[in-house]
Amino acid sequence: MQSITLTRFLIEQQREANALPSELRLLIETVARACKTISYSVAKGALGEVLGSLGSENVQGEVQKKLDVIANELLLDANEWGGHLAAMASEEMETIHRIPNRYPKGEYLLLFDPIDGSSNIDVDLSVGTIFSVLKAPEECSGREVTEQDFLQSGRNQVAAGYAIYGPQTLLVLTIGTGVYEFTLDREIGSWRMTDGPMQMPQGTCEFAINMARRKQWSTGVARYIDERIEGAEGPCGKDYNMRWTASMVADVHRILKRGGIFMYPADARHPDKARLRLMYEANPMSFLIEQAGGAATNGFGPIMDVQPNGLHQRVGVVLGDRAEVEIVTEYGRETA
Ligand code: FDP
Repeated sequence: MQSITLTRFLIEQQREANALPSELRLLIETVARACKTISYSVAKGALGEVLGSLGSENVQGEVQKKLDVIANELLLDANEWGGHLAAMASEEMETIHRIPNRYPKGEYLLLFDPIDGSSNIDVDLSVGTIFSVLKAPEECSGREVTEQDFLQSGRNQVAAGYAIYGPQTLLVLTIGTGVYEFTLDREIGSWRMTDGPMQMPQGTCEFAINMARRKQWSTGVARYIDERIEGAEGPCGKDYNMRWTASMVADVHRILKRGGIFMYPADARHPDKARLRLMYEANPMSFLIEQAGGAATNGFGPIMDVQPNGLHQRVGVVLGDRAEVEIVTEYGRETA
């Protein structure tokens, strides 16, 4: 298949769309390079002694897998010295990582979930890396970046994407000019465009939700799912299918490619409790889904309008097919 490389795509975006400052281009290339290295580690599996847990916990109180830590270090090391960043934040680290004084600094902030879906690593299912790029606020030039500087709504993202380490290794990216997919050509080690600009199919009758969490659902979410399970005999008048990989990257990628809806709602009994993180998962995925013609809400309003109050804030997530997201969100508003 003849296709352009990620580097050429980014240079063309810079020239033609005038949408991409060169610092941001180089930053995206660095993240993509780190994802390539992570993909080689993931693929080595037991042979590379990268499977299993470390016995330590991350800031969220979750047991860290070896690959969580390896991927986190790879992303930090790759991005520290390039001169494009003011600081980084990771799901695996309690607080922000400032660029050390020995390296040049830039104006961007990089956030990432080094290995998303890590409970799937040891059973050889797809996992991924999710990233989001913000600009450091102007007022922080000349002083140290703080955690507060990261607390910007998803609308401020200048780039977002994920790498998925599955049967193929893919990089899916947006810089706000559509969504593009690149496949890693392992033989020559480069990312080649294989899809884009991507528009997610609408009208697909497929939902993704962890049914075992039903006790935690709001009446709106339960109503939405019950109506779909009733199928052709119920109010929807058609049959629905269900898929749940339990790896957000894999579930969202399926939805981008063939449509449907993904939901990880907040716990209705404890409204402050949700599973997915706003800054590392919900915001970047929402940016991609909106750019591909879908919608993303926290069950009540657009995720990207949420004003963050903490680096590791969690949020309910409903994303994918525009009409389906609207129905869940409407049911949520009615019963709020
Ligand atoms: P994981 O904890 O394995 O990293 O990031 C959270 C996440 O995976 C998502 O990728 C995934 O959608 C979800 O958790 C799976 O949650 P359940 O175990 O509740 O299904």
